[in-house]
Amino acid sequence: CAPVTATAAEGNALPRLESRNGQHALIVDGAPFLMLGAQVNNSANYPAMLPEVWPAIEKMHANTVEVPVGWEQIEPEEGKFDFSFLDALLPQAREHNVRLVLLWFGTWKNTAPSYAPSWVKLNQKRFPRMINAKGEVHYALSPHYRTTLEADKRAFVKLMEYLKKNDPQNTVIMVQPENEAGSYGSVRDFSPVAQKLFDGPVPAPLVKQMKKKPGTWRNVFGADADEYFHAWSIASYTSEIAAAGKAVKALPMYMNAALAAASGRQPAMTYASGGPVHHVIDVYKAAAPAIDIVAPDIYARDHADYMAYLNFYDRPDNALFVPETGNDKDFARFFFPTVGKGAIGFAPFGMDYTGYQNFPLGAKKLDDETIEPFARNYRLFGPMQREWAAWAAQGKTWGVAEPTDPKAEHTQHIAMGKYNMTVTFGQWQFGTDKPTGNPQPSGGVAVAQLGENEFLVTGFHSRVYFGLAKPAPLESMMTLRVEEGYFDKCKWVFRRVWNGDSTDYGLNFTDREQVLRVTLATYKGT
Ligand code: N0T
Repeated sequence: CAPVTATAAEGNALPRLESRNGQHALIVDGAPFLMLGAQVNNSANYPAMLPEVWPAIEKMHANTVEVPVGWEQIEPEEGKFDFSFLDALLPQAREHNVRLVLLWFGTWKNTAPSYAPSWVKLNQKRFPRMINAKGEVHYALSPHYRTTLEADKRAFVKLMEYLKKNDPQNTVIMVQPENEAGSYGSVRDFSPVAQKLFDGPVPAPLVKQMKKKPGTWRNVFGADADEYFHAWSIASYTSEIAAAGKAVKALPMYMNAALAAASGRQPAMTYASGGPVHHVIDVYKAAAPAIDIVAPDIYARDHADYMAYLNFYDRPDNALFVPETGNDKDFARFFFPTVGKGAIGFAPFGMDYTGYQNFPLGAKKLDDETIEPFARNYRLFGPMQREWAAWAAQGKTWGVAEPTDPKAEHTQHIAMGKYNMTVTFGQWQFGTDKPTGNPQPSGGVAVAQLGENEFLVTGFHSRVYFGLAKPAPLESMMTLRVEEGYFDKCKWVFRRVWNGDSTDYGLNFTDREQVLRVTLATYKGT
């Protein structure tokens, strides 16, 4: 257990990702850390905008802010670097007691070179764009030219050198090289340089990862060959840049994905082909050893799709992290299954007052009413984020969000070994009326196992029943004690015991921020 803000002395230990038995933790200042995050809008990356950022961050109670750094802004002229934005950002983040994740908008920003400096954008000879299948010039920079890779790498290394020199306390805890890499409208690069590679052998690490026999891309991967090739090219390009940055300062690094459809396979032309979409995670694992994790930007409003994305990216070889999600009210409940699966962080996008709204992906406006459901999640978890991250690293956490599919009957189930949990949405606190769902989908529950018969459970707008997974003959379960309290400086502080009406019909969570410690027991009839 440790505070959010580090002192320069504590900061000597670099943030790192730790994995054990297929579970993960982001270690910050020597202890597991849960990023209660917020991402700012794309053009909030100038000192003049920061006064319009911090009030929203404060209102949210975020402990981590994800902020872009554009290649064009740090290297407007080739070889001349300008870090005035970071000079402003780092001290202000420290004053606001938040950590930072920097987003490197370099070769690819939502696949395009929009954030590359003009000397890159205007030099098609030195920094060639891709060629599509028809032989036309595509908008995206090709991943197959050393000149482009070296130029991006040089700037990225300068950024990491800046952090090495100016951030001994590790206010910056993670870095995202590139942003939603890939290409829309062309499955891969068809330039002669690319085609030659495509007609050659699949690199050995990928053959091994995919448990295939060696051969050309088409022979080994058939219909998937074009996209896998593109994913390999982009992943290895970005990994080389990340590795060079880590050689300066070894912060954890991840890439984010503009997602493909959660079910079925949409044509690769219609999403960011070559980016870390769920069906190429294995390609990224083989191609990008310097990329610690790949992470989904989840703007799906559908409950089943959202859960599917969380499951795709929650793997023994990939820590779950949601670096972007919609900032509309209905998304706030997805915080619960995300942290329940042991994610290292969660961050709604567009959390500032600079006046941009990415509706229909997120909310139409960012007023107090929009922020509040996110803020209360963070107020609830803030005091125990260190404990939660530690339980999650042991695989002892679960969570659910209110479903919208009628077949789910406003109910979710959690299996926890000996015990299980049923969570319902839209019941009165007293009695056994049928769950009808909340007027707006807003319910969520997260639970952590603290001991064989002891659980910490919290949530909003829901009812929780514990049960026995496999009762022995005549065996029953009882709730022995339900304590409400909170964590303060790593210690549990008791407020009261829940009993009587408060426990007779399950444990009912409302809009109150309440954390319960539940002790269960069993007894046997004779
Ligand atoms: C995200 C954000 C920002 C419904 C969108 C999502 C951010 C980038 N892109 O506001 O641009 O920098 O990472 C793209 C999602 C496209 C899905 C469209 C179908």
